[in-house]
Amino acid sequence: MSNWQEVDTYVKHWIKEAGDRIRKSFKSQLNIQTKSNRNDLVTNVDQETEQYFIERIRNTFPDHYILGEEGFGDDLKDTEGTIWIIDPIDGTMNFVHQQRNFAISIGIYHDGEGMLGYIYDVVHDELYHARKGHGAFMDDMQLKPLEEVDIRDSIIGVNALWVTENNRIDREVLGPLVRDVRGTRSYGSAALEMAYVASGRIDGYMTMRLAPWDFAAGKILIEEVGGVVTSLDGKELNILQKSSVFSCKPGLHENIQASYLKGISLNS
Ligand code: 2AM
Ligand code: CA
Repeated sequence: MSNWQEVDTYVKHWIKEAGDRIRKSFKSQLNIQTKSNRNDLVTNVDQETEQYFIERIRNTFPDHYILGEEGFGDDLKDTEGTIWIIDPIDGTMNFVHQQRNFAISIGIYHDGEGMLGYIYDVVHDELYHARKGHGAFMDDMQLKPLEEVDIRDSIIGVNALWVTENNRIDREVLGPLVRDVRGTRSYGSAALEMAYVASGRIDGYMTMRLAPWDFAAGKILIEEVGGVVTSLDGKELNILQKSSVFSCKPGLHENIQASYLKGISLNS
């Protein structure tokens, strides 16, 4: 078993240096390509950042495994051992179009259990971090335990796409919730939205399809402050599989499920 304090020191150092490189890249020409469709973007900076982490992890922790969005890590069959789940840039569309609202996301799991979580808002130089059992922080400020909130007083992160005709969820399901809450927000980076749930800036965040690197770190952060993270139909997330994600303050999670999400069916 690793010395988590030691791992934590390395991650924080590497994440800041990687962030520095990303900020410097704003001055140079990006090489932008598409992956599965014309809105699924990847740049040379995504790829170089993932390789930056992998090189260092392999040298420093040769017995750890890596799952990275850009595919430079390992091909994992199970959750045994220590696994780094890395999204070098979460919110690539924002990175390309806005040069803000994106994050580096790293979740470190041991035998399937979340041990360390990091979400680095590169442009604001704000690092959200948590170590299981040792609290969650934004930089040096400890994040408070999340408190219950009434649905009508809550702000929920949700993309407008899910209340239009789409192939994952019946467009009628989320309309009543969107109408009843105080407000909705959509930031375009799942990791940042989960960091906002952990820090109480929004009360919940839901989306129909994320990959493990989008939610691995956020799950650790939110659970460390007493929030709940499941799939939209209330199931535990598998950290090696794509899934819908429903993350909320305690109490709000149960109330939204009971009032709006009973018996929903999702298309995978
Ligand atoms: P990315 O920028 O790392 O690809 C945007 O709504 C959020 O969802 C971002 O966090 C984005 O991560 C993620 N995302 C976009 N398309 C996705 C897909 N097809 N599967 C899983 N996650 C996706
Ligand atoms: Ca990404």
